[in-house]
Amino acid sequence: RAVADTLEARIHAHGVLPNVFGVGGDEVLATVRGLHIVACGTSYHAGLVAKYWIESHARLPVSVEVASEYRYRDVVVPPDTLFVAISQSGETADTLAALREARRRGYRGTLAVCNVPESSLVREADLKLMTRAGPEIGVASTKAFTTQLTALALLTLRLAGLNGIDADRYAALCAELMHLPRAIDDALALEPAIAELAARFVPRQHALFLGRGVHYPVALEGALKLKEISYIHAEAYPAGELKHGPLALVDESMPVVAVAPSGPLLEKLKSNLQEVRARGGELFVFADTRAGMDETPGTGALIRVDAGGDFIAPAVFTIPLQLLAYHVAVLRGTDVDQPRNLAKSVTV
Ligand code: F1P
Repeated sequence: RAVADTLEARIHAHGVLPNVFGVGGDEVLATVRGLHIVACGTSYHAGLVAKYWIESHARLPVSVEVASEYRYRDVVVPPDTLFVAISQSGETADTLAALREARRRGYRGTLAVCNVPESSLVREADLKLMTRAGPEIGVASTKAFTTQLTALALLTLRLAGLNGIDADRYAALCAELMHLPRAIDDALALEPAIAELAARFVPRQHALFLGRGVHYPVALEGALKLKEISYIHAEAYPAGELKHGPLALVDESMPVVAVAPSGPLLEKLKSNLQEVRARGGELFVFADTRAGMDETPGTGALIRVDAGGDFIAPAVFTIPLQLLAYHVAVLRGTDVDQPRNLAKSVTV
């Protein structure tokens, strides 16, 4: 519902994007030759997804950095770079400090992607893009993430439009985005199946998450959710990195969660999964229905996800991974809404 709200408020019925970035937004965006994105935690993962989207569709270079590091670095600012800060709360101390430092460093402009209109981040940035997630009950970000992705997809389309994307391709991306609320509904319907397999994670101490391309940040977010709310140690890797170290950890006691998209990266991923299977690792594969995978991988499980298209797939795949973390946490008896040691907004 929050994703639909984010879209409806932004997109004209015919899929034409209004200027949503505040006064002067388009003038700034039209001259931007690159972006530097900073954020913390879940919001950082949203920034990583945006990098893939903007580079692919708007053909602008994008760098992404954790906000907690940005101000300690001797940054070189390339000409006409837009500084983007992503934050659910708009009060995260590191993100706010990064924005203030960026304003001193002389970017083409600063943009806040945020959920709270009256927050410091929104007040201090030149341009704003509101995510409209509504209030989140839990500390761990869930709909904050999917609405951030939705807002960043809109930013991608705007930048793509301003940078000469082919009209048919633009229309196809808009149509996919309009389908996102429906695709998320379909993903939510996977809940009973996911609740069932969650039991297999309950006794585990560790888990690995794998993704490739734009799904690597989705894997990062899946791992973060699992560790935040169930306290199972979880790490995410780009699947191709498996052989460069993490494979040493894989044995029968290691559940491996993989996001399997359709398209050219699938074959590569399948060979990575084969490496896990050969070492007895239990595989839980979330596969795009279009990928044509129909075999349950070894001892684990195959969950088919109708991703609704390559553009929106990262937002759709996020849902089953959030549900997995939620059900594992419930079964382990942890406090899903108030995980230990975490605060909704880290203001120090
Ligand atoms: C950033 C963040 C959240 C995380 C937790 C701590 O918050 O890392 O992603 O779930 O609540 O803070 P924000 O800058 O997006 O408000």
